[in-house]
Amino acid sequence: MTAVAMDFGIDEALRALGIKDINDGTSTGSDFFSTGELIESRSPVDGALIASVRSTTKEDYNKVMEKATDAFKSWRKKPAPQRGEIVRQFGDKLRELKEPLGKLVSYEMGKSYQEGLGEVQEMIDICDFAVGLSRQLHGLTMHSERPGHRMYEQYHPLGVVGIISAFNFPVAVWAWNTALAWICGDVCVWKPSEKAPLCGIACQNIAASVFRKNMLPEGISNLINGDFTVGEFLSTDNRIPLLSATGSIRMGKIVAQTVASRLGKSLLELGGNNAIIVSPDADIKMTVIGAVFGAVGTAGQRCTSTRRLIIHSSIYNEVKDALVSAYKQLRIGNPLDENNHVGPLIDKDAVNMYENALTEVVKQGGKLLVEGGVLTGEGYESGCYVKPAIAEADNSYAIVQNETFAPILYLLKYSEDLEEAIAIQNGVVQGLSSAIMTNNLREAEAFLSCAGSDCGIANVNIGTSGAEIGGAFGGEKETGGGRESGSDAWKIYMRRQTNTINYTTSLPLAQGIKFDL
Ligand code: UN1
Repeated sequence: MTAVAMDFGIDEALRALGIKDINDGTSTGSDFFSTGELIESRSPVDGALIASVRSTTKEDYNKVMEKATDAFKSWRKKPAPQRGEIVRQFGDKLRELKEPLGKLVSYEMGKSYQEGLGEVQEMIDICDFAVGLSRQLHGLTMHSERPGHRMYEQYHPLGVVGIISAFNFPVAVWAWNTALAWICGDVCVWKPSEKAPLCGIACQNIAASVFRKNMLPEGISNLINGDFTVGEFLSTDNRIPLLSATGSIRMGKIVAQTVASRLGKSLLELGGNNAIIVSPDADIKMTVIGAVFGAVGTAGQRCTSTRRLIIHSSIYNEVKDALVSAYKQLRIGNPLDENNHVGPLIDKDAVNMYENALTEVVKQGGKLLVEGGVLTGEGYESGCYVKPAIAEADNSYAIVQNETFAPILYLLKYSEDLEEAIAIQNGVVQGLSSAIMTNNLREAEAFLSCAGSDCGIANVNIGTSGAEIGGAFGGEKETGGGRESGSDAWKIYMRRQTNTINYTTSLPLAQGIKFDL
């Protein structure tokens, strides 16, 4: 065990989550029986091998699907509020295990421990939300045009829901999907990122313990492991009516086409290129806090990370100077050490992409204001630690148009009115999150109007990241159009049925059609 793992109690955390003895590829979790190649999980924190897990073969997958399909038959018949009760217990278990799970998230993918805990809190919150929702899966009633008829709609479970999640929110995004899917009467098959497989096993163990305790079938929650080839098992499978996928735009386009070709439904949460407009009426202090957390939180690896600041020329220098001096205060290092603000990137590929983006922005005409660079030496042995960077750039640069999953913030200037700033904000292919910093009511409302931000999320005087679970989460354009977690996002996990009942002794046809025999 490494010094970091020892000092921060990683061993105890793994044990508490039931994933201590899986180095031989066999999990202690009851639902995990994959037999394929070993996938190594290495911590970006210190480069240590935490454990290896088996990937799922096609044969394993078919067994999982049989189990899931079977479990669905009984789970769907359990009244929704009783399904809610199971989700309530799952949320309680998460409360109990919040610290070890938060620690594992931090150690396996590198976000700060505080953010790891925050992620588990999102899981708890969505469980609470789902419990209430389990008594509110409402349909409408309609007035029939025919006398003595009643017409209404009801929502039924869909079946086996597939979930593909990304490394950056290795537990919460699964919980958003699965907690809602469960109360809706669906069962789930989850493929977590192959970069954070232990988070998957930990969650699966927690879920399995709750189902076991309630003498419910194991197949309500299922885990499969591997790379995109395992993802393809889900996208090509007719037995999966809905596939929820979080990841890159490239991946999302493939998933969308594959699922659409069999007329399945997909729920996509893909890349963002999120901007904050900083108007002449912005509170500069709030702007700096929002922008810095948005850009460097999770080392810039949130879908909602702030990538662009669109600053009015009248306050450009003031904001720029405040940001540069705030960046000097940032402490980069072991994310389990609560003195640090920024942890490592997920792996060396991500570091390469970060370095490439910095080279590109200069090549394309930009100027680095905070240089960045890869950190080496004591504490940085994993090779995944980088310095957050700021570059002056233009929205037209190809590199600015792209989402680089790293702490790089582009400063863009506007000199005319808000319309110009909104055009820049909307001038990218992605449409996830956006914000404006202003104390001017007219500007704030214009930004939120139909001619304002084109994103799924638009905030005023808040940064672009850190959305609450109560709202629907997702974005437009190449972000994929999906909505997860709050509001009425539950509807995608169910099928709607319209029912018309005739309680008379005659059979009148709709639209007044006469058909006498
Ligand atoms: C993601 O990055 O995929 O809004 C999810 C946020 C978090 C979720 C981000 N609640 O930043």
